[in-house]
Amino acid sequence: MRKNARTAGPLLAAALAIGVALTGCGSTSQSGQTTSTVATTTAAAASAATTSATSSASTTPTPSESDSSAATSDPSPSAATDGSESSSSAPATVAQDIDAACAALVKIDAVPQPSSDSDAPPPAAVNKQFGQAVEPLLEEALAKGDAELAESLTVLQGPVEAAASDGTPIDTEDEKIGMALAGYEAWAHKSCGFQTVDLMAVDYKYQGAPKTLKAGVSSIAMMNHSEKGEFHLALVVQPKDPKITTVKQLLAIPLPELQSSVDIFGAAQAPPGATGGVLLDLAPGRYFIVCPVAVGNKPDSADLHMFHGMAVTFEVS
Ligand SMILES: [Cu+2]
Repeated sequence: MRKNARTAGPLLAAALAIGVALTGCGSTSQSGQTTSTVATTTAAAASAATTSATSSASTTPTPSESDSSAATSDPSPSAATDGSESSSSAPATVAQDIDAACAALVKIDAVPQPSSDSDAPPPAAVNKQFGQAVEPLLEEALAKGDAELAESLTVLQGPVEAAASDGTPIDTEDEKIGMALAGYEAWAHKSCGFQTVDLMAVDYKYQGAPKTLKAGVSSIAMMNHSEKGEFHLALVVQPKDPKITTVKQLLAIPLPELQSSVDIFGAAQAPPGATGGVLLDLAPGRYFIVCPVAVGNKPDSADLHMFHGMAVTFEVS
């Protein structure tokens, strides 16, 4: 699950505004320690739900029901006579399985989010669909993860359940929710053993950007070291036209056409001083990381960070 950018218009142009709500998000980091991570998908991502990761998410919504039912359906009432101290009740807890928890988080991040465009809020049915896709994954991650992960995920349980039951929108502007999203991304980055990318965003470029990555899950963390108070994103996109392989070619696409010219996989985002993260399951191919935030966070501006150097490309093989 990601925090939405409030984007209305063409592409990412508006992936801004988000910064405001997150600024207070407990970032105490001065030197690369991850304290505040929030992943994002722009509104565009919801409509660009054509990624391979997306489809896998929706086809695997069931958290190992067989495991738990097996554990709790043991009918043997006379088991207590075997002398064990565990008496008759089967343990209700599911064994911790970090890999399973991590896999569930990857699927959560791949669920396309309803647009949070305040001018055109998504219908309840869309929120409901989102909640219903995320809920079993969240439960799976909670059941299999450790106590530290649970701290973040339990905060998300209520909002996700509400979305699933009646389409109540998840208020991603809420600081507690933002922190919880941040928390699970940070946990995954250090705990899951995924390939990791640690980007540093400055005004206006990415430091530490990869040239190549292995296919599979990557955890991308982006530290925002802006000195101008700029919000930054690391938005991962893939052009639909495979002939586009260079940053120059990508940025030559007219802005109004850019959104429909790429598949959006997700983004790490962070206000100044904080770190954002995202989990992405990437197939082989050419990808780009761009920052679609406008210089100075000016609304409706087309003067985006990506035109000032915040655009890089990498190959997944
Ligand atoms: Cu930026």
